Amino acid sequence: NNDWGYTCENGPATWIEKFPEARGARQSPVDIDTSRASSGGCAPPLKWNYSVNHPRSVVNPGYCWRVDENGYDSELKGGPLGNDVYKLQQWHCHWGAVNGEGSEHTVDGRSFSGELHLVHWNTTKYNSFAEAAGQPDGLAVLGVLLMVGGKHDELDKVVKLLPFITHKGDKVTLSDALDPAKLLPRHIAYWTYPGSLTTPPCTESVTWILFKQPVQVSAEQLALMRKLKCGEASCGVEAMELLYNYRPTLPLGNRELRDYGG
Ligand code: BO1
Ligand code: ZN
Repeated sequence: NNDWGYTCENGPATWIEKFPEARGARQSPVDIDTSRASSGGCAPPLKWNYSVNHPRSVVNPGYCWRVDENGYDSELKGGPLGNDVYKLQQWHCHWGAVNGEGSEHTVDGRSFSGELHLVHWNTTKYNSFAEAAGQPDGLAVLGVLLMVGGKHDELDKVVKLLPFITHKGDKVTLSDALDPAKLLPRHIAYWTYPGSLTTPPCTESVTWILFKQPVQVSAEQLALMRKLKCGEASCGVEAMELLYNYRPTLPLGNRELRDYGG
């Protein structure tokens, strides 16, 4: 099909043809050059408040797995977000074909085995996710680096459903209670910089907040992610596996990279 993706034919190098913003100077991900980060000083702490007990959808859109929060209330504020309050829209994951690659952001040139993104939109200034997604201060994404280690119990509530959403367009309901706060690392030190969506349309609307401390997921959990397929089975022909789904890093340029805590 003609959709964007991560193969030679439709991967990141080709996105600029259909999504001109992907050529911009505020693109993500970037390599975090820790020696270049300037201290954020004494900003108010980042604060989150998530709803735990509500039904969520777990979806295979053909380029990741994604959990939709379905409009339930939540709050992210403080840190680099000024006086605005953001709300969790969805969260999803990026991974690699083999362990040791798969994160979108890199730290001093080093890749991790995956990266979780908790995507929030500015409810103080905008009326919908779609409206916010087109504004320079519309979105805030929390990035969590994943490394291979012990099984992640909270994430497993989603990972165990992946065999039921193998194909593009598949969707199941997750009715177990799940606490998005348990997806975040113990230490809340982070880097922040202005960037973009890392997938088309690559809109330059994201305040990135990348936690310094990685969290562990098991090799088995990553292996289940790699079994997702990027298309539908048709006429008995199975679709290709989504072995990896990370965009390579782009130049930070003259953007300010700030460092909070830790
Ligand atoms: S990410 O966290 O930078 N990887 C990211 C990438 C894309 C989206 C959210 C987070 N969302 C996309 C939707 C598209 C929509 C676009 C602009 O936002 O998946 O359907 O067009 O609203
Ligand atoms: Zn993402």
